[in-house]
Amino acid sequence: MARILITSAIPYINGIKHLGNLVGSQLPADLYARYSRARGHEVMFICATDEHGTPAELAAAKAGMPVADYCAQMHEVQKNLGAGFRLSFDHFGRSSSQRNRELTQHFAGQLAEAGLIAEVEERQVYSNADGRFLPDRYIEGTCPNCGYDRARGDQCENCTKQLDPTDLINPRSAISGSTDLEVRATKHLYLRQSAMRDQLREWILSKTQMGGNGQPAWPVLTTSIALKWLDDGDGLQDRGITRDLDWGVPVKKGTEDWPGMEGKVFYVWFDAPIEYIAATAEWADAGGRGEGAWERWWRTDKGAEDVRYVQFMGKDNVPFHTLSFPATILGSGEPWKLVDYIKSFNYLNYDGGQFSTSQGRGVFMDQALSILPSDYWRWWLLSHAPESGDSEFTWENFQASVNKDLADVLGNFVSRITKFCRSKFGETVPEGGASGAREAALAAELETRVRAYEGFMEAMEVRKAAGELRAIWVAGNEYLQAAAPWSVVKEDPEAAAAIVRLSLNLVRLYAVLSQPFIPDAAAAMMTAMDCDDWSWPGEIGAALQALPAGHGFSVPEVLFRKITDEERADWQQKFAGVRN
Ligand code: B3M
Ligand code: ZN
Repeated sequence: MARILITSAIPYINGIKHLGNLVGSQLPADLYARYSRARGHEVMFICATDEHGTPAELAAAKAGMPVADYCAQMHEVQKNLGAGFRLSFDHFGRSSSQRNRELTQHFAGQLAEAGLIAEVEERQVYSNADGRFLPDRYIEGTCPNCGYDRARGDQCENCTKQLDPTDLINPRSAISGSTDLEVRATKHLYLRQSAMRDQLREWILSKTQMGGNGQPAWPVLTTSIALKWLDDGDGLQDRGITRDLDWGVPVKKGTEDWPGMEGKVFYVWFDAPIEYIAATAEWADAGGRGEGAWERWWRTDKGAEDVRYVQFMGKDNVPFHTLSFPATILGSGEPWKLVDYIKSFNYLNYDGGQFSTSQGRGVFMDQALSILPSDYWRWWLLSHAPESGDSEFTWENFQASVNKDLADVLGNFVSRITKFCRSKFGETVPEGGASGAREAALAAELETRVRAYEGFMEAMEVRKAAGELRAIWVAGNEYLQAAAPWSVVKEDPEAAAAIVRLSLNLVRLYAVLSQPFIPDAAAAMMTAMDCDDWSWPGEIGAALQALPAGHGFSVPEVLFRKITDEERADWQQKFAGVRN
């Protein structure tokens, strides 16, 4: 038994996430957390809402609400949607928590003490009409690179070039539209990541190969992005970690004021990853568990040295997790737990284009749950996870996968065997008969496949794991079709009983194996088998005898229904337009 710390990138507070966001971090993290628990490991699974920065302030302004109220409300919305998708977080925290405020200020103090923070006098755009500085997204203008006229102060959405607000041509305030702007001097803190370049490079290079005690190499997607940022162009840039905003963690050096930094807050990307730690502390607080309970996950001097820490995220978040956050952790000079493995994802596209939060294009988490239960989405998303490249959601593909994998293969197997048994033997596992060559062959196939499934799950090869699970379902279906107890029963009821007994045991085995992907259906299968033995299968022959002759069961409700062509066309139409 191992101890596994799992974090998912924490979603921005500024609205409901779409399915592309979900499959890029929270959902695969949940798959891994569920699997790890099923294998008997001690798991701490953490997520939170990312509540600071200009996205939060702008979304609150748009909603006409005070930003603190907006965040509190949206946190509840996102938390409930996570529960709706059965995301099994141990804690879903808030980056605006007191814990995060204190930890963020603490890290800044440590970094300052280590000489890793520079105070830089810089020139920033000030809006006379708004009476404030305009950082990042508060300013819009024409991109100097491509000429796009709605480029934001931090990045041009059109050509993706990273910008400084002072780079924009014809700049205007995103708040008031005012062009009465001037450049004023203001002081900011910079994290001297460049001073840690060699240390970071060495660390990342060590992850490109298999490490000691069997630690796998990181996915190429992760290491290639990290190395590109380390070495491209001018190399690793020092990062401004403060902003002239009201909403955020006030800049302090530990518990002390920071002269010259009054009224400023830390940049959202400085405090967001620290929330992984803070959310674990929030978890401890919520259960009255004390400091040691969270420190044993995060402090290598307090028990975390044998923790395996795995992070899940979309590829756009990789630079912050491979460079900036490790710079914070390492630079603190304190024994904090560093990540052991980063699983990153490409993008999921939507029906010939991109999912877009700003344009409301695609299916969002609340909409998805309003049309079908979470298992349908979980299965499709995970079995099509954008691992080796971007992948695409289409309604045709969704309908085909659900109808085939879930309804025709798994659902049909469960329904067929339970109904057949009820009609011939009653709602009890029948006795008599013995297994033969066909059963031995099935057990041998399952033995191989289940071990392969474990390998893929451990390696977080999500698509391959889904493919293996599907093959495990298919094997049972094909076995039942070939064994044909409905024919055999006429000549040899005892032989039919043996087939049925094995098949009912397959239902239980499928519940155990499928639970990380489709937890609700798995629970329904287990309940129908009147069983709560969720133990992971060792030797398959033994696992297929868990339900003995005489054990009662019931026929479950339809596990998965099919999606009709009309529904598909209807949803395609409904979600093509713009969400308001
Ligand atoms: N909130 C970006 C995102 O939701 C950002 C992740 C923070 S992880 C510490 O994709
Ligand atoms: Zn541009």
